[in-house]
Amino acid sequence: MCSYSQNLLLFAALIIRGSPIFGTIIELPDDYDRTSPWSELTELGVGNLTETDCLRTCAAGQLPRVCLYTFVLEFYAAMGTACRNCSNGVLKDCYLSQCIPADGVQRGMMSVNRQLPGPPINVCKNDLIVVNVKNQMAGTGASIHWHGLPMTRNPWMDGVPYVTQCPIGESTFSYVFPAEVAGTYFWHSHSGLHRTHGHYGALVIREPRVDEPWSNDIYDFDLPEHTIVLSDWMHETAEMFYPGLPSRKPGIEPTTVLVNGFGWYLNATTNEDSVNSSFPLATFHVSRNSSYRFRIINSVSHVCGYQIQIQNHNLTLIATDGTPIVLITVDTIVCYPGERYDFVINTSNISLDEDGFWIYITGLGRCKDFGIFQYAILSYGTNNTELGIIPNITRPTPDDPLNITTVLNYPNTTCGESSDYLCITDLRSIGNDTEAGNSSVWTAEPDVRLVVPVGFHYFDIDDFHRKGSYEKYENLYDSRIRASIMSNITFTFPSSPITFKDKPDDTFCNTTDLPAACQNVSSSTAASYCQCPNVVILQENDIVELTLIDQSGEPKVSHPFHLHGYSFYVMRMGRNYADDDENSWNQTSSVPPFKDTVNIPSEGFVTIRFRADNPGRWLFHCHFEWHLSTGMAMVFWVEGDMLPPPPGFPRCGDFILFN
Ligand SMILES: *[C@@H]1O[C@H](CO)[C@@H](O)[C@H](O)[C@H]1NC(C)=O
Ligand SMILES: *[C@@H]1O[C@H](CO)[C@@H](O)[C@H](O)[C@H]1NC(C)=O
Ligand SMILES: *[C@@H]1O[C@H](CO)[C@@H](O)[C@H](O)[C@H]1NC(C)=O
Ligand SMILES: *[C@@H]1O[C@H](CO)[C@@H](O)[C@H](O)[C@H]1NC(C)=O
Ligand SMILES: *[C@@H]1O[C@H](CO)[C@@H](O)[C@H](O)[C@H]1NC(C)=O
Ligand SMILES: *[C@@H]1O[C@H](CO)[C@@H](O)[C@H](O)[C@H]1NC(C)=O
Ligand SMILES: *[C@@H]1O[C@H](CO)[C@@H](O)[C@H](O)[C@H]1NC(C)=O
Ligand SMILES: *[C@@H]1O[C@H](CO)[C@@H](O)[C@H](O)[C@H]1NC(C)=O
Ligand SMILES: *[C@@H]1O[C@H](CO)[C@@H](O)[C@H](O)[C@H]1NC(C)=O
Ligand SMILES: *[C@@H]1O[C@H](CO)[C@@H](O)[C@H](O)[C@H]1NC(C)=O
Ligand SMILES: *[C@@H]1O[C@H](CO)[C@@H](O)[C@H](O)[C@H]1NC(C)=O
Ligand SMILES: *[C@@H]1O[C@H](CO)[C@@H](O)[C@H](O)[C@H]1NC(C)=O
Ligand SMILES: [Cu+2]
Repeated sequence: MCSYSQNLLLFAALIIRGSPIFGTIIELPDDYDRTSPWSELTELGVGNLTETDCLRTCAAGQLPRVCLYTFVLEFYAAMGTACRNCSNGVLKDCYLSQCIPADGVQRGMMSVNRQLPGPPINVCKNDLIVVNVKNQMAGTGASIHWHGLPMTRNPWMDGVPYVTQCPIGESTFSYVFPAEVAGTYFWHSHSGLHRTHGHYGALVIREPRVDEPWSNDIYDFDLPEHTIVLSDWMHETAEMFYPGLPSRKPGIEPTTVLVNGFGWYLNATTNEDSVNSSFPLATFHVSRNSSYRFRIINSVSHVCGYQIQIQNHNLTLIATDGTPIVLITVDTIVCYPGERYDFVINTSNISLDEDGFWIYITGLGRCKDFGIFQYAILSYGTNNTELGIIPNITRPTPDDPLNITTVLNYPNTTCGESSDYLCITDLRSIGNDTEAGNSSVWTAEPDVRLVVPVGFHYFDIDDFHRKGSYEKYENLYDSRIRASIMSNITFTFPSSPITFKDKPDDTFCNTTDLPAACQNVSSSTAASYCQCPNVVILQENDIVELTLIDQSGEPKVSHPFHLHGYSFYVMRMGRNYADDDENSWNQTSSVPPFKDTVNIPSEGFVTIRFRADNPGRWLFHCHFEWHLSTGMAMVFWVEGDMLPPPPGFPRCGDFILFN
């Protein structure tokens, strides 16, 4: 529709939130040096600022800006002192500056700028993003990863400790990188379990409407406040359950799930919330006779997918993981940790009897058993306050849920069998990705074919706790002790970042080059247990085909895998790799979905392809925090010229006086 009303709404949103409207604006020449963007910042006077203003309607012909943010990382409290009387039902106190209400339960956490989620980044394509990360958490090493951004030839800014940088001690680290591609992304910690504690936030890169591949009328509004960040939440700190406690069956589980940091703490047995039902929920304001683009970001840490529905509204999917897709309308989206989905809702023909509808989020798999579900509100109220709109339409519950007619990504879906239960491979990319080089990625014979089984190695308890054994592990409950494996290797991080090495050396390993020590590990359950930095070498521009097979043997758990540095084509997925007929899935006529995170169907497989055209050292891993922490990862070392590191890039490593 008209961008004028969009501007007005944006403007109004800013006034409501009380943010500065005219902050500092720093523009860049269109042809700024993207190969060493940090070199211009001093001249531009960025050094003495803490933030600059970048939120605007992205229009053709605009100059790019420097988008500066300061992230202060702290130990903090949900429902702490900043929340005053929020816990006593004084709703407006829940919105006070620095108050993190979460689900109403007090707990220690880690925050960025005393917000949950942390500060959102909303910029235009080609802007230069600068984030000064100041770690004030005593005794910790921090990092921030910019999930989904390719960091072309610039792994230095990818934010993975011991792969691309040293952990950030109690000091400041400046991330500087261009907003290369438009779409929905997010940022999160890549250190320990810090993401589970609260270190995550939205990162959205917009571009002028004329540059988007869809027809201009598919939505009227694309507003920053229509970003939905999902995260799970516990009432204890995550390390209480790392590695896990023998008496805590069913084991390592979330307590609830939050929407933009808000949620009710619901008891699935009684269906009562244990705080009080006037406690705030995330509220998304819309008006009738219009259409709105929403963006879902799944920042969940535990082993579950989540189902998202909006009462009386269909969801028209338009993009996944930042990449446009051919429109497809569903009523239910299932998304896994690390994934993003953009969808449009149409607000014509919405009953005038209702002033609000329930957005209903349900945990699947094990989280369905745990009774994890949550609400947010889609409000048509004319009352523009964020406070306390409770729809008077019936609230869906686990006993009286919203119906599913058409759903994407449902856990037990058999791909290709039903037009209502859709797989990721039923999606099609659109946009300018039929350039000569790309089309061959999904039609050509790959240069490299990798088949990587993913699963767990279970230890015998007596053997495991022998003297001098310190393998990393998780304890599900009782004496079930295990580590995660890919190609039979538990990934360990080396003691200094892989990016610092000029060439692969014998501190790395992989299936063709296992260290001698691996063969000797005595374990009653398998002879070949191995912990080492699993690094696979790829030549620049190789077409790589990678098949992941879930061998973890847990019917209700499935592993969402995320590749750094790239997006990949999702070629095929299914339940039985051995029986799958390769010839039945040739994709020549249409472009497969292009994503950076994909869920392996439980006990099934997924095949992806990418062209290794981004030299660097890139982590590839399961996006469940406990699985990554116990070794479900590997690294691709892609040969070719990378950008030099910024001057003075910090270094770290072992200090050992003897060898
Ligand atoms: C930043 O510092 C420089 C020199 O120290 C000064 O010239 C400039 O005015 C300062 N800019 C702002 C916005 O304070
Ligand atoms: C909470 O509310 C009570 C009265 O409703 C008031 O006396 C008290 O000062 C408030 N506390 C805070 C921390 O605002
Ligand atoms: C839920 O309610 C049931 C029944 O009152 C109670 O036994 C249980 O402890 C509650 N669960 C939680 C997590 O509060
Ligand atoms: C949603 O889509 C279904 C199937 O296309 C249709 O029958 C239904 O009327 C739609 N609902 C709304 C609210 O648009
Ligand atoms: C729901 O609330 C709206 C606005 O408050 C009211 O006009 C409408 O009658 C209510 N509908 C029902 C079914 O109670
Ligand atoms: C808006 O809603 C709030 C909370 O329900 C209420 O206190 C306030 O009076 C309403 N304002 C208007 C203008 O209706
Ligand atoms: C769900 O489906 C059932 C059976 O088809 C139907 O009776 C019911 O009205 C539907 N509920 C909603 C909320 O559409
Ligand atoms: C998939 O799950 C749904 C809902 O739990 C169930 O109704 C359906 O039978 C399941 N399908 C298969 C093939 O397991
Ligand atoms: C696709 O991209 C290429 C290279 O970036 C450009 O030359 C070409 O014009 C684009 N095609 C379309 C249809 O936009
Ligand atoms: C992994 O280990 C198992 C058990 O030792 C062995 O049977 C299997 O061949 C190994 N797989 C790979 C890919 O090395
Ligand atoms: C395995 O690692 C060794 C040593 O780092 C390396 O020479 C070899 O190319 C690697 N193999 C693969 C398949 O990447
Ligand atoms: C799929 O591709 C293979 C190899 O390129 C070819 O031999 C086979 O005939 C193709 N199958 C179909 C169904 O097109
Ligand atoms: Cu996993």
